[in-house]
Amino acid sequence: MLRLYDNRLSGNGYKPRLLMAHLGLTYERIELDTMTGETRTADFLALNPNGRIPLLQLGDGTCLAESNAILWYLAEGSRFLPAERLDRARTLQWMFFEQYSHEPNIAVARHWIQHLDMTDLQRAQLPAKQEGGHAALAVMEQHLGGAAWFGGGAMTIADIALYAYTHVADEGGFDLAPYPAVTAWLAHVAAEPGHVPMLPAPEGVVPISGGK
Ligand SMILES: N[C@@H](CCC(=O)N[C@@H](CS)C(=O)NCC(=O)O)C(=O)O
Repeated sequence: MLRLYDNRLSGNGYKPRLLMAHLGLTYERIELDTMTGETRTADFLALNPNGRIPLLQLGDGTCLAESNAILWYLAEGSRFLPAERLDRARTLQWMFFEQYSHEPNIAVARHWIQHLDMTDLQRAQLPAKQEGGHAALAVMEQHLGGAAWFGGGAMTIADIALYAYTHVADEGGFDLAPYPAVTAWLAHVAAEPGHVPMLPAPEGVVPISGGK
């Protein structure tokens, strides 16, 4: 059985959760608290030397890290990974964009803002994160002015990768009102049959106490 090492508040963890829901895959979910060092124990570092979730463990024990690599692996042979060469490359193009221009700004701003004890350094760097996040949202808005999806003519793992932190961008202080095409695309992703929401915070826990 597939096993996903995960954190319920993590958008990176939500990506494989959302894809596996669409694919009807069952898996065991292991919750790790990213704020108390559970991703840095010797046992977990033996599975992922990079000390981060999400981590997918296959039935034979093999481990695969990096959310977008996990999406690619799971989506192979499904409608979420296009067959046509250019569409596959476009799917990768947006997944690299997500990791370089989007997630480091939007997910990190969300993490810092929701994280009550922001350091002075983080407070000083927040405007740059928000500027970078808005630049990424503007690129998405421009793309969606001429296309319904990111990786081709239908929803792909590029849409899942970008949806994960865009749909909670408000938690990072991003107002999506100036991005009507992005807002409409978010609604289209959420309306796809098989869609599941991000996991809610556990009872009595302040939202976003860990993970990003
Ligand atoms: N590029 C990685 C980022 C993974 C990542 O940053 N994971 C965070 C939670 S979202 C984590 O595990 N942090 C715990 C730590 O750094 O110890 C991916 O896309 O999977």
